[in-house]
Amino acid sequence: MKETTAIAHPNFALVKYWGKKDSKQNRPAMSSISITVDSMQSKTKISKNTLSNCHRLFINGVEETDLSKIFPSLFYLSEISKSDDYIVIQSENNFPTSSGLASSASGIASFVTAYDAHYGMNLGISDRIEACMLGSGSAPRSLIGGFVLMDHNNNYSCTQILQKEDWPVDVLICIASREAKKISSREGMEISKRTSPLYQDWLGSNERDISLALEAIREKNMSGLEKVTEKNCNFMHEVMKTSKPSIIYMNDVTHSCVAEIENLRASGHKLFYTVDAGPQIKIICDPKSTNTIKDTITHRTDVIDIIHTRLGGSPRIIDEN
Ligand code: 2P0
Repeated sequence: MKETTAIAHPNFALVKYWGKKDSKQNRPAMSSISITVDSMQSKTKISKNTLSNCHRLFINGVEETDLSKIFPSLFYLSEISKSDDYIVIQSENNFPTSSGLASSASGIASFVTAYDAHYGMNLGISDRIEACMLGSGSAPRSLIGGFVLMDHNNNYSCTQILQKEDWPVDVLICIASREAKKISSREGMEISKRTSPLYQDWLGSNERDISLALEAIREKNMSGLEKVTEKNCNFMHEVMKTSKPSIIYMNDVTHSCVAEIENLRASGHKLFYTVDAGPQIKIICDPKSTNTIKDTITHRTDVIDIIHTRLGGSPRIIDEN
């Protein structure tokens, strides 16, 4: 039986998306800039379901009963492919799922890539962006490697700012908890949009943060990118915190990592951090400082693990028969 497998990598936002313009079409209310990472990956296999008349989704070997996140992408794709197949989707992540490590972005991007190849669709980038965005607002960014801009003023176009080879920074993902988050990003974004008194200011700050980050990335200016990335991250967490109910994703381990990052910076190392909808800290650093940073964080905080990776590339098909 024909099976098609694709791999896609997660991406982490430096300028973040938190809030939707339109929850039906799942359209972000702002632009974002991200890095796609290597070594962490979602691997998704597609095949026809020949045993029953339903779509089936397995994540890390366990069947999901809730297909609501993947259905909009699947319907969009099947309208174009004209296929009425019921399919089996088997997706595996080599990193913790639903804990602020962008598993939905890489999961959806690998699904869209596998489906496109399975049905020989040869979709253009705008259809792949649309199919990804219907599943997860951050997923289109995983279609592209290196530093990526997703521009909400230009129909959510996703473009590469720099290739991974252009600025080979290291990325350290410090695992502060392996628990799945209690409030999903989707739910959290809706609460913040409705209730945070800072939400309008947050929207208003997006354009300036995007242009500052673009400039810093194009100039490969680590301290410029540090300032805008950390400011943007902390503003997003303030928006979350001032929501009602208050949404708090950081934990004590996150805060102790931030303190160590500041100490390392004070002693001359080039690094900065970002934190998403979970307690994990992502450190972007000059590879010369990687070993010192790993040692310091390991010995002086309660992190469970550190994943050392680099910038990654776009999705790829690994097996088609
Ligand atoms: C981001 N996050 O820009 C932000 C920063 C988390 C914090 O996009 O509802 O899985 O599927 O569009 O994309 C995570 O949310 O949410 C996210 P949906 P998604 O990376």
